[in-house]
Amino acid sequence: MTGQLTLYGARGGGSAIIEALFALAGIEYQVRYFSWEDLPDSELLAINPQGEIPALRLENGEILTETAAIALWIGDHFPESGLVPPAGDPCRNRFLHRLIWLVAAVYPTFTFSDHPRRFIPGDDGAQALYESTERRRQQLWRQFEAELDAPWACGEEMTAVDVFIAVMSCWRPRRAWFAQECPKLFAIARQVDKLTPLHRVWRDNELAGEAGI
Ligand SMILES: N[C@@H](CCC(=O)N[C@@H](CS)C(=O)NCC(=O)O)C(=O)O
Repeated sequence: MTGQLTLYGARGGGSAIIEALFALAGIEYQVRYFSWEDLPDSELLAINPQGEIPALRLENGEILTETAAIALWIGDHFPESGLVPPAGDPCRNRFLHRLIWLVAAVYPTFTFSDHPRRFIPGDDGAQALYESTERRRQQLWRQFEAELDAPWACGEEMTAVDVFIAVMSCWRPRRAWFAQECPKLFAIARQVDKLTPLHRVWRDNELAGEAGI
């Protein structure tokens, strides 16, 4: 594929997952970073009415949002990247399950705890929602940890799900917690950190310190 892809993101956020997948797949793109303080920015709202990053402008002008949708798009258009097991692959079902689970179960805990006042009035309610969603996320990661039975999240080969883990484990409760509480997920993240094409992405996204590279 030729032409320019434009990724709308914010440093260290969900767009870092997409940048990492692009880097591993050798996909060229340009990135427009919004500052976290400006979100939801009016320019972003015009692109994604939900005001969330990542959003991807395809070369035909179409806008694709949602990390999982963009990951699957990469699988469709860059199958040789090996990031998305194709239909019929023995890891395909596990991949689909984990990809959707990450965005449907884990990611929303950030939606609630990053912006609790969007969902509940009053400082006490917001604090309670923050704390309960932070606890819930830790439970979910522990559940995932208990189910891991292979070197990578979906089996013997690395997939996009491992890249999600590497970035999302830099978010609360952060890497030091994973090292202690979820050593298998931590080990996956560390394996991903070692991939040279990601070092620029980690630096651009201010994740290099958290990832220890
Ligand atoms: N389900 C979405 C979640 C995206 C999301 O929550 N993005 C966060 C940053 S990591 C965001 O844009 N937050 C800003 C806001 O909600 O104002 C996805 O998977 O892409």
